[in-house]
Amino acid sequence: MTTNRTFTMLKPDSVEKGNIGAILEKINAAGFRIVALKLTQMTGRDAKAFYAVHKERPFYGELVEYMTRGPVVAAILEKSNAVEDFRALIGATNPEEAAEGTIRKLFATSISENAVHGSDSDENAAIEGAFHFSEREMY
Ligand code: FUP
Repeated sequence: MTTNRTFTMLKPDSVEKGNIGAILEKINAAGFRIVALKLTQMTGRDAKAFYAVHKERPFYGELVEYMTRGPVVAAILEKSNAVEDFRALIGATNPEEAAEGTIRKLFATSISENAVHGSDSDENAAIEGAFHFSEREMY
């Protein structure tokens, strides 16, 4: 089942650099509706759980440290084909490989500090959205 929803986080580097407004502008311009939105800081436990799929990878410790060093902007976004279209909008994981005009090309500094998260499936979008928002915070 496709829900037409995806989940994103504007990661700590985006918040630190003052890029929240510019990135939300790109998201709006690409036709996504904001269903839920908040500034929130993940605990170590949150980040470890969120990225559990990467726990055997060499960058896991650094990833958890980075994602917890300051607040993120968490959001649920709605649009037809949301998961795929949002991943196209943010570009490749490594900003050096990201297409021109993508959010990571414009705002990310490196593969490890890559500005934004985007869910990779409808199933994960639902899990990740529920991780950050209760039903009554979704509009
Ligand atoms: P993406 O789906 O594009 O966010 O990428 P992944 O799920 O593969 O990776 C999640 C996060 O792990 C990335 F956003 C940054 C970090 N990462 C690294 O730091 N180094 C890598 O080689 C790959 C990922």
